[in-house]
Amino acid sequence: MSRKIYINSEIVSEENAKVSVLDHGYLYGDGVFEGIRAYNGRVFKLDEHIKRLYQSAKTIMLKIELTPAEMKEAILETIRANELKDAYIRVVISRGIGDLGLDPLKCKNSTLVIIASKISLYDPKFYEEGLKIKTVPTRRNGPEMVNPRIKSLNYLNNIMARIEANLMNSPEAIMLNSEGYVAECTGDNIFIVYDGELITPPITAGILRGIKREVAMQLAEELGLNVKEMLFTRHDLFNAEECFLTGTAAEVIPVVEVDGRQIGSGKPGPYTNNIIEKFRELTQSTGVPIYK
Ligand code: PXG
Repeated sequence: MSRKIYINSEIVSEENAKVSVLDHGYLYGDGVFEGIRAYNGRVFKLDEHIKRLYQSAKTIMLKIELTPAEMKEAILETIRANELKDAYIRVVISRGIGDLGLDPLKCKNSTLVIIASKISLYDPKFYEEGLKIKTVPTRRNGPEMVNPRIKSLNYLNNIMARIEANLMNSPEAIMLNSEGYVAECTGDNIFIVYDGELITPPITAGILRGIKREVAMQLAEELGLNVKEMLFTRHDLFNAEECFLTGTAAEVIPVVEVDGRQIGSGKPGPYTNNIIEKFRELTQSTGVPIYK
């Protein structure tokens, strides 16, 4: 079945969902996006994703034609049009059709696209065995450049890192910030358990404020773990008891090896496994209902 796509207040078939080549999203990567998941008929953390979307747009002075409440309805409507219960939802807002030349004043209306699709799940063996990943040369761009808190259409920094990971046969890339501290992965935030505490880099390290990151921090506290946002280095990472990544695509996924160093026992650690279990319970039972 062809997907139904929301584009500028209409829902059309995939074949008819077209964006102009003069859209500045295409010409300059000028725009913002969100990646959202629905589980079991509910959209997980929808309000949080919408809030981050509007914050990204505000910072780049991109006007969204819909109010947040209308955006929420448009997202739900798109999922319903595709009759999905479990979904991956991509909301993309680009600067809109302009002229050649990067001045956004030339673009009168932003373009809104919502895609709701089936999710391709990660191989379950990754959750049982854990990932073996590597650090890459490309550094995460810092907040003094395009702030990583903006979920912008300009992902080349992370794509460069992903290419380097591919060259090293690594399924994800650990990116350091310009000072050499661990920042995040190309599409996931990173956590370590060190001396029995859960540590993750602070937002000021130059990272996306991941929504699953916040969920993992909350779940860890409920499990009695002390949670700290603190800078750490590869040395800390190599010597951590446990490591895991969080993100919309990967959810919570264990890491058992970094740059050839075994992490902890070399198997997903007990805290990580508990957080994964709690995370699954939460995604299956909470969120905004899609169908009345
Ligand atoms: N860091 C970066 C750089 C990301 O892009 C995350 C962390 C995790 O954030 P959330 O809010 O998802 O916990 C992301 C999220 C995609 C895709 O299509 C990428 C993300 C999310 C959804 C889809 O590659 N990145």
